[in-house]
Amino acid sequence: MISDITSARDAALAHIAEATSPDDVAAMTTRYAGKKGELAGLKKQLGRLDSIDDKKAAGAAINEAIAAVDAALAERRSAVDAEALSARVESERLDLTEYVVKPTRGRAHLVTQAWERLEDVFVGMGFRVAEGPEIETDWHNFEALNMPVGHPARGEWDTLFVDHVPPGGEAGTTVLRTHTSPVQIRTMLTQAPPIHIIAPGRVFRRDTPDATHMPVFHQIEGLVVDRDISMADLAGTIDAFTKAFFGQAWNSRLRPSYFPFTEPSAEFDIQRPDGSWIELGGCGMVHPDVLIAGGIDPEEWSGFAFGFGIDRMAIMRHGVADIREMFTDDLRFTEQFS
Ligand code: FA5
Repeated sequence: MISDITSARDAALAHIAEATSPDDVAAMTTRYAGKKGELAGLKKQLGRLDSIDDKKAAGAAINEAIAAVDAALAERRSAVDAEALSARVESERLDLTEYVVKPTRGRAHLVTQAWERLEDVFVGMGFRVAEGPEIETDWHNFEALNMPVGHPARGEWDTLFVDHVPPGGEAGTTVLRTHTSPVQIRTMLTQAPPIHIIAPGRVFRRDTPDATHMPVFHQIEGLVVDRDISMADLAGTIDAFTKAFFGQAWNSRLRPSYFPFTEPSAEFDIQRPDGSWIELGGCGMVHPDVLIAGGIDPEEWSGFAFGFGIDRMAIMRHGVADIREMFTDDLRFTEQFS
């Protein structure tokens, strides 16, 4: 009897060890464990044994076998449950990783960078930023700046006229502004002195594009109107700006020149640390007729003005050989500057 119990237990344990799924374990539990299981069935045969001692020994062996089988079933159940769970988790796994193309970083255009830096430097020196329209009247663009109709200086600015006729105006008197100087007039007409403004903006000329010219480009105008303003104030302002914008090792100089709206007039150059000079723009003392056109009494007030090309400045600062490069929208070019 004992050997029957032992072999039934061993067979059950060997079978249980092969269970690979919760269903297998459930079927084996029914088969081997519980009151109706195979081992419990052996108990019924205890009655056939004659001696009490044999019955006790066999009963104890059956109970041990049942306990061993129960333990094996419990151990197997938790193993297959864990396997089933991890198989389910694996099958339901969502791949949330995403293939991300490295985004290209946008950058401000070289002209915008120069424009913003110019504003920063001049605002730091006490100037305010003023604006004017890109479509101007002939009067603001030329006449009020001491260039009446027929003035030879008008020919220097290859003007683009537009069809628009302003109310009460004449045909052919509306232009795309050829410089930012009309903002001087608009500011003087709307503000009482003292005036300290800069006016960056877009301007238009019928210029053929080449390495240093574009038909659409950008200028920055400066205007100071105050009491007892002299050429020394102009020179000092230009030099302070040059050092603040380019660096302490840079210098500036004024060279006599001519503009109808300033008297005296000058071109201003800046000197690189290597000693070479480059021309930046025009400047001078505001002509009394311009102050009068702006509603300001030249007996009481005087002023200086300057204007230069932002695009030219950007190419100088970055050593770009051709101004047109900045407007090709070629990323290989743009990516070199940040
Ligand atoms: C003027 O436009 C004057 N209004 C400047 C001025 C203001 C003088 C106040 C006195 C007082 P000019 O035409 O030289 O001046 O132009 C000034 C600057 O604009 C030039 O030095 C140059 O840097 C830039 N510039 C002129 N034409 C072009 C162009 N086609 N493309 C790019 N930059 C240009």
